[in-house]
Amino acid sequence: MRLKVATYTVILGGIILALPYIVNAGNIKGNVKVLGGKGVEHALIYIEKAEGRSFPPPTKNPVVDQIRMTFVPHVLPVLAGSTVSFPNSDSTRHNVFSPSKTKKFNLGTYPAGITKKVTFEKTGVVSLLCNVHPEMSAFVLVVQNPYFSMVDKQGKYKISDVPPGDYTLIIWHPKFKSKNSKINIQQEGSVTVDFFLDE
Ligand SMILES: [Cu+2]
Repeated sequence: MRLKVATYTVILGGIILALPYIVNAGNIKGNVKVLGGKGVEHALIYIEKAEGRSFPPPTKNPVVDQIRMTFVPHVLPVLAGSTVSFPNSDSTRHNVFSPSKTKKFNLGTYPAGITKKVTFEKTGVVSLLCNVHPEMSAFVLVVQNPYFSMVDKQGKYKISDVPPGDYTLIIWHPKFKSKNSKINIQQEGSVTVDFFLDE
């Protein structure tokens, strides 16, 4: 395995320096389309497993808010071990529960200004529901590694600084069947993977 050396420039006290560094990560990017053309921003792209590595959960809790009778965001990807905060920002009372195998819980019904928390240890899909408002739904996607990205409204995504290796890249969407693609990440550069979700 040969490491490539690149340079970056910094300006220090008015002097321009070219410093060598080892490039040892690649990027994944691409375009996503969904059948019917709407809701592409609810797609999550993630690497299924980065073998032999473990990743500490974030020190700052990811958040699923309840605001205007909606869970925000609709899809929240988190690293396994993360604790998610569930504030209630509405004037009405909400309840948050999940019947999912990955993490079954029920936070009960609680008013505005209260924040409850859940820790997600296992990887997988966790559907969120509110038993006061049956139209409310959302998803927490618990993943093994930090190499994930939500797709934006234009259908674009980018995952940066992925260590070299062979991986399975997965796309998940609440309304479509998941797809995957085998990828190889080199020590630098980008891999482009496009997806079309149609069933
Ligand atoms: Cu509710």
